[in-house]
Amino acid sequence: MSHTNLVVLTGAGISAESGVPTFRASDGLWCGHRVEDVATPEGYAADPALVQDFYNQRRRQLAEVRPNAAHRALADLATRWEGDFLLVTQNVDDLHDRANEAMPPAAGFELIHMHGELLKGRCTRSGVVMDWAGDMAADEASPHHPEGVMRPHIVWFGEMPLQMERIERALEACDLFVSIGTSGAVYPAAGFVQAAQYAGARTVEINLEPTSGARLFDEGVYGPATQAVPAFFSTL
Ligand code: BJW
Repeated sequence: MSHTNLVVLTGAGISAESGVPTFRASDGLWCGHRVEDVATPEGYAADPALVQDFYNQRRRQLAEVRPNAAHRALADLATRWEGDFLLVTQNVDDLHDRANEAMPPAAGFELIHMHGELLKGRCTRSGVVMDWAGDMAADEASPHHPEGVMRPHIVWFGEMPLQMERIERALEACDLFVSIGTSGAVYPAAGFVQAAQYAGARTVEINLEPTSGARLFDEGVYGPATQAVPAFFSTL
């Protein structure tokens, strides 16, 4: 079966074997924190120091993790895919970016971090986004607005995910949609499979185990991402 326009959606499961905890595992990232406290605009307004501390710790952890065979398989695929390939990640880590940087540039390939990036900060007043590698203080002054402060460039609950128009356009045009390592618990990403199906695409779920939305997919490939992802894409 040959395909031209590919959309791949990734979630925390693709980074799990690199050592980045998933969200909804019992030892997940929010362990010890209520989601309302650290992943909502209301939580940030109530206690910016707690929220900044939470993201500072996660930003520091990036130095201890590396892309794994699943990130590398997608980066390799990008260099040989002959049509359009949009990789949409819900992950705020930089593991796809690092895997891609190790490969030659790929025409027709694009990566979108729809829930933001740990290594970026955003001015609360101007909205300007800038690279941010170190810690961010609760009252970190913004260089872009005299009254602005810097916040993590992360999409919290109730906020609009990034580049939705671009993603919707790609879903309308895709003929293969692959969802990797995501529980499908969070919208709008959880609805991408239906948009792809509506466009007539073949839809595939790759996960450790069938998710609650597995019946929405044409096919399921189950196993650890470092094995299942390279194996699946080697068949294309
Ligand atoms: C492996 C593996 C291995 C493990 N190999 N696999 C009611 C109904 C519908 C929607 C809503 C509703 N009430 C509210 C909403 C909207 C809300 C929402 O979806 N809420 C749900 C809880 C119901 N969504 C929003 O608010 C979003 N914005 C929005 O909707 O704006 C309006 C809009 C309107 C119209 C169009 C578009 C938008 C924003 C959502 C922001 C999500 N942000 C977070 C946190 C970021 C901060 C942070 O990082 O701390 O992003 S939530 C969190 O979940 C994070 C993730 O990106 C996201 C998804 O999680 P993911 O990646 O799926 O991880 P897990 O842990 O859930 O799953 C891991 C999977 O991996 C599992 O399946 C494992 O089996 C698997 N796995 N090891 C392969 N080795």
